Amino acid sequence: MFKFLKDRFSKIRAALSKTRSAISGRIMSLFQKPWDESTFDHLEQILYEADLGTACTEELVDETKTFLKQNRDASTEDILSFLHSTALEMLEVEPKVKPKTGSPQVILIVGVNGSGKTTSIAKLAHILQEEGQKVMLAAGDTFRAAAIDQLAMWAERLNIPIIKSTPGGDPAAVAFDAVTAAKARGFDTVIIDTAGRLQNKTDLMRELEKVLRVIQKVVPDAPHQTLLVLDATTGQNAVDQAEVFHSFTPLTGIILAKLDGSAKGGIALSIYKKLGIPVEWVGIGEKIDDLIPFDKEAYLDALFKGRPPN
Ligand SMILES: Nc1nc2c(ncn2[C@@H]2O[C@H](COP(=O)(O)OP(=O)(O)OP(=O)(O)O)[C@@H](O)[C@H]2O)c(=O)[nH]1
Ligand SMILES: [Mg+2]
Repeated sequence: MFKFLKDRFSKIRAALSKTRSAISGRIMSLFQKPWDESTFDHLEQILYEADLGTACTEELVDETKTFLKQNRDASTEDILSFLHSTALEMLEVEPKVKPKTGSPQVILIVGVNGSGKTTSIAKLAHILQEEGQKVMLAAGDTFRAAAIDQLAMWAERLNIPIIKSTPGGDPAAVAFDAVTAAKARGFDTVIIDTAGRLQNKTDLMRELEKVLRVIQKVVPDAPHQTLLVLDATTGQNAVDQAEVFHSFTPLTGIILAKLDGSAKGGIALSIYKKLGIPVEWVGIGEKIDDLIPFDKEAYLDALFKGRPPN
């Protein structure tokens, strides 16, 4: 799948360049001096500042301490490689909610205001289109006329049909119409945009539950994927966002947008460890082809493998 994205490895490295200097660059200099107890306090600080969260940070620091006590002559490369394999084990736990397949496949996109939902939908639609799928969009953010126009502009540019209402319309009705149309017209995938909502606004979160109920009248096992779009620059609040959204609309995955602007790429590890929700896609810019599948190895290489070879 996604064979045309051959250069994703170098793209994720480039997007994580800020994180790389914040994590592996600093860890390398830290262990170039002989280590003592204070070295581990510094290691903890580096990992925490890169948004790995308390649980991941503590586990990595404790494991590194044990590793170094048993391997006193370990080189800096050995330490980074140890961190790399320990973090990889953390990412290899089975995700809690698995995506399903369906016809049409229904993908619901949720997230707080401005996280990157609409842009990510356009990018994802483009990828699926390149894969030969017939894609339809649903403008389920009915709060603002500008939000409908924004998605409609992308739909026109990509030559993809869009179902929309007038501003102020019922988002569940738009989602219902889109799923019905996609089913009747034999579309492969329908992607539903939703209005940005803060996770502490319960009435708005309940509105998402209504969207779920309504689309299930047309396609009972929908949505097949529910993706939360997180802004990678948000910090640990992203974990709270994921937790609350997950309780209203079980999430199959995360789109981590704006990774290009972040020095804190560790959040992917933090969320996986705490909630078992995998990052599926990574946004690395504002252009249509700036969405790449998340690749664990490439991600951990960027975090824990020091500087690029060239
Ligand atoms: N640098 C960068 N910018 C991004 C990325 N994804 C989205 N953006 C920008 O972030 C801003 C918000 O993106 P939208 O897609 O409108 O976000 P949204 O979640 O739909 O926003 P609301 O509908 O207002 O809640 C826009 O200026 C996008 O161009 C990314 O991966 N990298
Ligand atoms: Mg939007």
